[in-house]
Amino acid sequence: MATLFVSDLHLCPERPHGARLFDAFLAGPARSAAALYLLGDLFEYWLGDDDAGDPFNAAILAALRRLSDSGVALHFMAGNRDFLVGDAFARAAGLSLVDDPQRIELNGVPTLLMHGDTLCTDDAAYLAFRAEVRAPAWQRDFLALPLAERKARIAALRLDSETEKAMKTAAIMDVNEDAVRQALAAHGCRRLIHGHTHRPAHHLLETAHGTAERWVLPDWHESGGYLLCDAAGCRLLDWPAG
Ligand code: LP5
Ligand code: MN
Repeated sequence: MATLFVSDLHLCPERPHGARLFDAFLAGPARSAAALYLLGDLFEYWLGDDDAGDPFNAAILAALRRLSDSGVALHFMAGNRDFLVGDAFARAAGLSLVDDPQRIELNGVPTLLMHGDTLCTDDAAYLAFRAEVRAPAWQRDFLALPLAERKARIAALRLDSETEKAMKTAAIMDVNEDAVRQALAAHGCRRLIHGHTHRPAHHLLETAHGTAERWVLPDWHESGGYLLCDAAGCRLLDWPAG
């Protein structure tokens, strides 16, 4: 049985095509998998679980629930866009929330799962921002704001983020290979799966413990894609199948 991995779908009502692709994926290839890992940025942004009743969000939750009810083990790791997903979301979707990083045994191979943002250690401005918004006290205060106010603040932040990104080089916004080596060594793994950079690839890298592999998941902006791992190994596949 296969385990599937996706990330960076950035689902939002403004891009209904993405939600349709994901729906078809959940009703299609995901149904015959043993497990599906959502490795961050499933949503363009998540305001808080009290926004789960929004019709767009409710439809996605229902589709996730149909998959988990069918017996597929569903796991969610937060990305930099949807780290406010919480226990109420997890219960409604029938999924388990997993930490970043998460080490799993994948067909006998110790494998490290991450969203990928913490590997971008050259992006100091982002990491400072991340530390601030991941603090429990900050999140409590933010979640106490009315939904409309949260939405307005996120819209302002998105503009700031785009302005800042325009001043950063592509290299700064990619993973740092030393950070990759450190993460693999810290968890005793020689296989890493992550998203965030939107640069799908299969990289091989030399480490002190031998050759390691790094799978980078694609985004779902034009069309989608996923990583399938089974006893034969891992491969990146297009969705819709191409
Ligand atoms: O998202 P992406 O891929 O375009 O860019 C990311 C980094 N940007 C972000 C910000 C998100 O896009 C904004 C949406 C998040 C919604 C979460 C909801 C809760 C938060 C609400 C806060 C009000 O993650 C970008 C990276 C890029 O990836 C590549 O790795 O470079 O990082 C930035 O651009 C961040 C800036 O460098 C620093 C932040 C400047 C804004 C300062 C405003 C302070 C806000 C106060 C918060 C405590
Ligand atoms: Mn991301």
